[in-house]
Amino acid sequence: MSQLRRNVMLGTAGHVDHGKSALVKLLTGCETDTLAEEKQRGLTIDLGFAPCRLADQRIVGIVDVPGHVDFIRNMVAGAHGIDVVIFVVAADDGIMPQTHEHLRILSLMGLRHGLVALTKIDLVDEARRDSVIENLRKLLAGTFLDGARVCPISNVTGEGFDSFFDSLSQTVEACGDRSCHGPFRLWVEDSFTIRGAGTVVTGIPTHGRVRPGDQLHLLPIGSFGHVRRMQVYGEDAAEGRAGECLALNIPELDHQAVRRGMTLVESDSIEPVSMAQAELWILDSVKGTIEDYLQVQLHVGTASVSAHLAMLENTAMTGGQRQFVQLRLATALPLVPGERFVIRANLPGPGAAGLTTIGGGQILGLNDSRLRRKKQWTLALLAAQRYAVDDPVRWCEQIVRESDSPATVASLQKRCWSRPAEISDAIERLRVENRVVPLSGGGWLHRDVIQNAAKEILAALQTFHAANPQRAGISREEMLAGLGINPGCLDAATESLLQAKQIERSGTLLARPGWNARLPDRDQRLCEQIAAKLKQAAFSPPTLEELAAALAEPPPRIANMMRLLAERGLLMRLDDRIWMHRDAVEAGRQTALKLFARAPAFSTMEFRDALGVSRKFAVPLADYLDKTRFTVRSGNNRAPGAEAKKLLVQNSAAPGLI
Ligand SMILES: Nc1nc2c(ncn2[C@@H]2O[C@H](COP(=O)(O)OP(=O)(O)OP(=O)(O)O)[C@@H](O)[C@H]2O)c(=O)[nH]1
Ligand SMILES: [Mg+2]
Repeated sequence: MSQLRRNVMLGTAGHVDHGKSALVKLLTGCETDTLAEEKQRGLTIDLGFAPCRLADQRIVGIVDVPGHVDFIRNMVAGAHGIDVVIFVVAADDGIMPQTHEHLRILSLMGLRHGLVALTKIDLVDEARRDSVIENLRKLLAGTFLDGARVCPISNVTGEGFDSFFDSLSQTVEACGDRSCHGPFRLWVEDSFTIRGAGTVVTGIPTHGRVRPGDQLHLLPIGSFGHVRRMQVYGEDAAEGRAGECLALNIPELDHQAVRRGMTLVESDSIEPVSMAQAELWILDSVKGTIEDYLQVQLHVGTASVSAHLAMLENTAMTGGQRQFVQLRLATALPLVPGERFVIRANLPGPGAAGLTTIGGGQILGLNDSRLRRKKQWTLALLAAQRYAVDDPVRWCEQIVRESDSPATVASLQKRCWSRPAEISDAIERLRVENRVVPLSGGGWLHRDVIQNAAKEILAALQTFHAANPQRAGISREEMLAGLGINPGCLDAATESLLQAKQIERSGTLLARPGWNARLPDRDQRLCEQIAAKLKQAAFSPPTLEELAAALAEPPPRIANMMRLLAERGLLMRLDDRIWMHRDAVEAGRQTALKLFARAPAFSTMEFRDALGVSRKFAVPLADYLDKTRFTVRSGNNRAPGAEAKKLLVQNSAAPGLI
């Protein structure tokens, strides 16, 4: 069955009584006005669903919406799931108020495909028909229905049906299948219970796929249950996809608790938020001024909640304007970036009559803290989000860019509303484009974040050199503490600066290229004396106190100089008491290599004898070689570590060096 289905959703729209439900009946054979009140009043109150077979025999879904102004809320709930609209205008009435309002709502919802059914042509003459078509062309100019096919039809006589059907099939053909990106998510349209089967939840998924057996969470309640059976377009199915009419039998859910406006999601990682950033568009038709913090009715998915518009740019808006706002919701909703919404409000003024559609927009960021107006940083972030939000790869890039700490598949999954494999694919594309950089410790950073960190490092280094002319450079730990950036980010930025030769490594320190620490002459002399004494003492170096006594200097001064020498890489600190000259440590490494040339491991005693010193010095040196991973200790024996192994291979390739 699923090969015969297309996950494209059709929907009707148009003024009350213009023949939407009659056209659906003609097209599908289905009566969508099923409520007793609908039958009695002869008008649609709530959404109706029907499967529709197209010219290529494939089946798509169709949602029939009410046209009456009192039920706009239901119309918007239906419109959120539509890909292709059948825009219905009766030839006798012509363009009416909800013809305008529905067109605006569909435009705000981001709809891109549709055609016009000019109904009731049996009631008008040719001249009237032509004049309505002319008016329609003017109305649709500049909208997504500009240039759309206009199909004259009578639902009573059937005149024009064949041509309408062909046009509809072609319009659906031109609209690609809905993407099934991301984890499953569905705005609940309705819920009821069937004797023997239990709760059934219906709706049109916005994302993903679902299969019998899947566990789904009901938000905002947080309860969950498993799908036992499912129907797509009224028939049993093994899979349901985004853009199809689903009826899911989930016996574990209490049908009394399930309401329109809730969501069913595959993952429990999404949390309802009571604030969301968005780009808001005010309709051209709005007269007067929209003040900051206006209370509006927000329609998103099948939900409709009260909200305030906290404007982030200017304190007022007029018709036709756009700006970034923060929606402050009276009821938290589990929103997803990219989602479209419509706002309706009761604007004061002459002729004001209840709620009217005044605008709409697109959800960008989600958070639960209030944002302040005119903050450049916030506005720049929102502009970047708006640019990225409709493309999953660009959005993934944006989320990585927003993060100072390395992003992982797990951390991106929630904010990108994507499956792990989709994240991995997006990251791979971004890596190839050199937009994200993998870190040795795992995760990815955006190139911009690394570049910004590099700029901060260069500035910090400049400041450090100016304040510490006697120091050979700054250590990684000092840089980390000073900048407060993520260690992985610091290392990646340092690496890029080293490669670009914008900084140098001197021992364990980072310095500007060509940086020469300027020591006062006295200190310089003392350093040289200390270095000379330690070099001479080789494997049996004097202690700090012994040096202080020998050089007739106070121990703290000696300690300072030894720290400077260590930073320059001239001395190594083996433990609390023992400092050894670089040459002695190197000689110790060579000694270890000689021992490894004879046997796969050596004992402490063998090392001590080879060095020709007491245990007091041999043990700390051996420990230092372990610490620097030159050797690997196991009990009393040491085997070659990674670096020693490398050297042993090189040496065996060039015999005679040791
Ligand atoms: N003569 C004529 N009557 C029509 C035509 N289409 C619909 N009607 C009649 O118009 C009335 C309203 O039709 P519906 O299909 O219920 O209109 P609707 O657009 O679904 O109305 P709402 O859902 O309430 O907005 C019904 O009495 C239909 O029989 C048509 O093409 N010609
Ligand atoms: Mg109807």
